[in-house]
Amino acid sequence: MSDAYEPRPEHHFTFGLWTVGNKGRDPFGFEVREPLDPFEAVERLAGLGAYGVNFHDDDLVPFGSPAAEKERILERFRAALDRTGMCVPMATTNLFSQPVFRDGAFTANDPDVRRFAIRKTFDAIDLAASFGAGVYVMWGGREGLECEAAKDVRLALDRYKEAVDLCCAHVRDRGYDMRFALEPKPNEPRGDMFLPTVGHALAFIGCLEWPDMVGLNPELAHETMSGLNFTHAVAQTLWHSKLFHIDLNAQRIGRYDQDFRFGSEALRDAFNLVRLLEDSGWDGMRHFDAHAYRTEGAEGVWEFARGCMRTYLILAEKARRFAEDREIQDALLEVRASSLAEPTSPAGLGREALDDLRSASYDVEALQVRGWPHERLDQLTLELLLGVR
Ligand SMILES: [Mn+2]
Repeated sequence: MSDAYEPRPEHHFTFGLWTVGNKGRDPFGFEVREPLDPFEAVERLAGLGAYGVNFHDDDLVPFGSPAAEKERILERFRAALDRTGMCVPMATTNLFSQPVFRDGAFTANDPDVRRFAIRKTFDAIDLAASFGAGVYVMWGGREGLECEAAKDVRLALDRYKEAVDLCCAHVRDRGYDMRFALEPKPNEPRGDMFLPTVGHALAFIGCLEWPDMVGLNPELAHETMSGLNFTHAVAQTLWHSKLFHIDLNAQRIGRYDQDFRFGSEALRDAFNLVRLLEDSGWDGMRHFDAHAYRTEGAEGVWEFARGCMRTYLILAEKARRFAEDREIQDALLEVRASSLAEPTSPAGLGREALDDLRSASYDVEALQVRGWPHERLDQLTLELLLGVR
C-alpha cells in the first residue's frame, strides 16, 4: 500500500521499544508474543518510515545486566541506529516494574529506595544523553497509594519536587542539553497516582527549582481515563509553552488503560487533536505510546505501528482540507471564531480602560437574541471527517 499517507522520517513519528515490543501480557493473561529484539524493532520501524525510537533504561539493557553485557547491547543498538538513520529523541526510566518500587520510587517512604530511584534515573539520563535524547520523560508509575493513611500527599509532593530538582541538577552538572517532560496519569497501576492530570502537573512545575527545564508529556489515554478533553489539555499545555513531548494512542472513557492504536477510538477527538498540533506549528515528536491488541501475532504489531502513523497523516490531511473548505470557512465567520482573538479591553488594564468598561452601556437585548450556528459548523466538520465533502 503506497499512497499519500506513507509515513516518512520528516513526519517525526516515534515509537517506544516497549510499544512494538509489548508481548500482550495483561492482568488476566500471559504473554502471547515472543520478546522483540530491540535491534529488530529499530529495523522494522525504520522500514515503515518512522523517525526514531525511544526507550526505558530496562527496555534496552535488562535490569541487573553486568557491565560487559551492557556494553555489548549498546554497541549493537548503536550500530542498528547508524545503519537505519533512526534517532533516539526521548528516553525514560523504568521505576515501576521491580519489586523495590512497590511503595513508589521518588515518593517511596523509605529514603534508601528514593536514593536508589534517583541513582537509577541519573544512570538512565547518562544513557539517554549518550544517544543524543533531548527530552527525558518522567511517568510516575508507582508514585501514588492505595492506603491513604500510609502517605501524607503534601510530603510526597515535597519528595517528588526534590527528585525532579535533583534530576535537573544532574543534567546541569553534566552540561547536557536535555529537558524533562512529566507524564500525568490518574490511576493504574496505583489506586491513585500523584500528579494525576495535566492541570496538576502544570501547577507543580511552577514550584520547581528550575521550572524552565520541566514541561509535559501529556498522554491521550491518561487524560481520557479522567474523563477530560485531551485536546484542551494539550492546548493549555501549548499555551503555557510546556508541550515538550506527546504520547498518542486511543482510549475510551471509564475503561482500563487501553493504549490502543492511534485513532482507533474517538475519531473526532483524534481529528481535533491533530488539527491543533498541525495548526499550532508544534515541532515536537509525534510519539505513539500504544500497543497492538492482544489478539495479534508478531506481524500484527507492524500493522498496528503502520496504522498509527497512517491515521495521523490522514487526519492531518483532513485538517488541511478543513482550512481550505469554503463552506466551513463561511461557517467559522458566522460563529465569529476569529473575534476571540480580539482583546476584551483593547486599552489594557489601566484606570482609563477600567473606567471605560465601568461606564459603557451594552444593549443586552440585542446581544442575547442572536443565535450561534454551531450545529451547522459541527455537521460540516463531521461530514468532512466522514469523507463526503
Ligand atoms: Mn505514556
